[in-house]
Amino acid sequence: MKEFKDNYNASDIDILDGLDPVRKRPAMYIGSTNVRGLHHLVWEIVDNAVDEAINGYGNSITVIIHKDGSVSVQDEGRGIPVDIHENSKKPAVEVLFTVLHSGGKFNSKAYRTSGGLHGVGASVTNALSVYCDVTIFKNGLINHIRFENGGKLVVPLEVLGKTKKHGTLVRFKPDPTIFPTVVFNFDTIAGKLQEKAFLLKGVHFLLKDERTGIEKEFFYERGISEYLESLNVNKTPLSDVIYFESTIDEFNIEVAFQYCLNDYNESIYSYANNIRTPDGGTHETGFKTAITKAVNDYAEEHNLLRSKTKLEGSDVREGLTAIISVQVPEKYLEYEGQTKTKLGTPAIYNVISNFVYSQMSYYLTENKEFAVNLVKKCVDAQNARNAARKAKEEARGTKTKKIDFVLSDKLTPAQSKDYEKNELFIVEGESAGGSARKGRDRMHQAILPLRGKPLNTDSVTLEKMKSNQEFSTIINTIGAGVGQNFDIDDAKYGKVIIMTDADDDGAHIQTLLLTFFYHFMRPLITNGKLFVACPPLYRVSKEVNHKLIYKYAWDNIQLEQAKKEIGAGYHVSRFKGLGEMNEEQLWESTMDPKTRQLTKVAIEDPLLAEQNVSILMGKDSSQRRKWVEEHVDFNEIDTFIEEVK
Ligand code: 28F
Repeated sequence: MKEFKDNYNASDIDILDGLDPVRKRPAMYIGSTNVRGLHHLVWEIVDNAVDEAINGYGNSITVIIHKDGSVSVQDEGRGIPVDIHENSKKPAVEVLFTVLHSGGKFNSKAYRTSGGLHGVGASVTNALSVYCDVTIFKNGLINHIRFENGGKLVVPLEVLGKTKKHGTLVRFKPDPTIFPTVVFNFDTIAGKLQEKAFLLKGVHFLLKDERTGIEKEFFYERGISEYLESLNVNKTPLSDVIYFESTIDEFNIEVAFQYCLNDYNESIYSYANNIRTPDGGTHETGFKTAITKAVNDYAEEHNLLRSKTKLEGSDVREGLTAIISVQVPEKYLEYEGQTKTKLGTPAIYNVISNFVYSQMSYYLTENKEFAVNLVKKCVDAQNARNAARKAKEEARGTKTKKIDFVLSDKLTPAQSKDYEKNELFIVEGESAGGSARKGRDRMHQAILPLRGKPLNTDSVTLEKMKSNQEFSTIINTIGAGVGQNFDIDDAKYGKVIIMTDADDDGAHIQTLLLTFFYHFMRPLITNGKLFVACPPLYRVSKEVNHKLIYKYAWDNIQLEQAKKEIGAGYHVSRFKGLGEMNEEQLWESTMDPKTRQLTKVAIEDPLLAEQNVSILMGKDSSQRRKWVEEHVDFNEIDTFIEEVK
């Protein structure tokens, strides 16, 4: 029987002073300690520099990846305050880097908390670094302060000399005892800085990599309009980029949007204080309401709706790509839910919807040809939606044998009818399909083995795609339609999981499937229902008194850890494919919700997603070659091949 202590006293309360809580549970502050968590250290510092620029101080931000594994970020703002902070009797900069959550209460600027991983302030970066060196060019002086070993002050604030410059320079080196990998990724940082540059028109962003000598600059005079043009580079737009901007009641509002032909996805990317709000919020709903109302009013006024029934929001948003960027003063900043990925500020809804409605109505009146084409496109969408609804109702009536037949010979169904809890595994190849079928949870897991490589569906028509046996089976299995008729509420699974071999073929099949879902079932991704299974690469095992002990490893770092844990006399098996695992290994390492690792598919960097699909999967091989030459470092691959040999 567990002994329960009831005489807790002060000595039991573990006083974690300063930054210890961050070092004890880093994942609580940066989401994880994998390579994504590592890069959050950079985002914290970059966001502080961006905040200073957005307030109009300084218009260039430089990031350098140094050879020693450190990163420095420099802005040309006012410089972090160095005066003594009243109640702590310490310089403001020392408080900013050593007190948790000082970013919020402490500074009057917008307190960023989107995604729950931002806005914890520079103190978290300091806590998880072996050193954090801050130089502040302010009041004509070079002020310097340095922290080491998880944020401990080692050089109190000092003056190094005189300067004419102003701004802040922060250089930090992540702690290898916290992060399994401390290698920064140039493209990851470049992607984030490019996004910031789009959002901050007129601000220069420069990224230098001292390890390779590669440099990249991002600077956009027209800001989110250029962002939109980049997103739609491979599409056929119905008009120029439509851009509205205004400052109303202390809110700064910018929207840029464009309609494209042969694209029935709606791609809306919204930001609050230059931080992505992936789950939207009041700014996004305000925008959507306004556009729907403006188009309906225009259509009625000009008698363009024969059917006299109003266009629905989804009809009006088909083929729409939009970027919404709002600046919200900290005192009004509210988020919905815990993860803070959804803006809650109520006032923004009316401000945006009134503003966008009046601007859009004016734009339609001034651009008659575009307006008529747009309404026609919306009416086509409305007709397609009604036709699909009618077909669905008829289908419900008569159980069509064809669909059941197609399903029965490939799909191993889940027994439960609890669609939200059920999971569909799309598995590469028959042998893995067999192990998955035997090893699965029969109640909630369905298995759909794929034969061979699916079609590349980038820039193919819906008809051509549906004629492909593999995809028509997937469409019928998920049961929510496809393309413009896809209705996420009809999906028969709460999770769709792509499970392919951890080799090149598997990776290719994975990208082909992701391309399909991105083009023809985009809501599956934006509603967080599409996942990629992560089968282990190794299993380290050993017999101990006739009992097998073992540990799975997903990369070489975990392999070394597993070898240490299993101890001398271990045996390593390398899984070249899913088919090499028996059903219980596949179950416990890759399918069991209690022990598996799933990667949720999300459109984190919209431009990167669009580029990956349209350039890497697209027909234009010259664009693909250019991308590969720019992004793939072949000598790095050679060394990798050397190592593996
Ligand atoms: C490379 C990272 O962190 N830049 C920053 C400032 C400027 C101010 C500030 C920051 C506001 C009131 C606390 C200066 N002068 N780059 C950066 N630049 N923080 S962080 O103020 C912090 C709070 O006190 C600043 C006047 N107001 C604000």
